[in-house]
Amino acid sequence: MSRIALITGATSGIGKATAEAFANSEINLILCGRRQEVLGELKTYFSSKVKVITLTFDVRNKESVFLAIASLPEEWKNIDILVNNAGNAHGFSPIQDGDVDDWDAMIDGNVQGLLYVSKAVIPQMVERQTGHIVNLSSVAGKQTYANGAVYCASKAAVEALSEGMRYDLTAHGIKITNIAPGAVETDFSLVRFKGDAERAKKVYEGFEPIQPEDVADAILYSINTPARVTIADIVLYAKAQAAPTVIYRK
Ligand code: 8X3
Repeated sequence: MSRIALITGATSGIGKATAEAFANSEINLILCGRRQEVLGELKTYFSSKVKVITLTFDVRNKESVFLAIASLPEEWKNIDILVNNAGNAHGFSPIQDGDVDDWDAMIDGNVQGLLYVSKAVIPQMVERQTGHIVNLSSVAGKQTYANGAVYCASKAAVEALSEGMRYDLTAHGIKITNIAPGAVETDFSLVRFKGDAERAKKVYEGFEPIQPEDVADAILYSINTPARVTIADIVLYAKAQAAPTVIYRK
């Protein structure tokens, strides 16, 4: 069987675009997400190109992460590529006004969730002395901005985890790639602003934001370099974006 990739947060945005890019490159897919129905539709869609299996779980739920990944059939257990994509921003406010439940959702999803999935997948990579982990960070992990302290902290943790994983797993033939996108047009802002579509739309107005396919392209590049090369870190900004909060709009 050709390469197997496990993608979290595969039902939309960057995760879904990555699934598409991988399917077009004949990489078999383990699609993970919370919405079983959407996963089913994606399975039908991608099955004409590659082998597909779906796992329904929330990365925040430790038990279901380990159960789901342990339930993979034998021929799917040797995961070559793990794309830790699941994650979100919840709320946008000064720290003194922050909602503790939002903080939990970001730390649990963006940090703990990434750790749980990695912990479930890494052992077979170490055993086989091969593998590639791609962590979706953000420019917010490299530079903190006002009203985003906890989101930025969660992504700074992803940056540290990518670095730490590289220290520990390079000796075992495992590559680690950290991807840090800026303003990508997905439902990211809709989630951040709790369904306020007007406000979310404004985030991407007056300039051309990055598309999920652009990030998928970067991921595809990183997993297709020669065996001797590790793409350690990729930062993507929209052309009109100079820093996380500096966007030149027309
Ligand atoms: C989200 C990108 O630029 O809104 O991860 O912080 S940004």
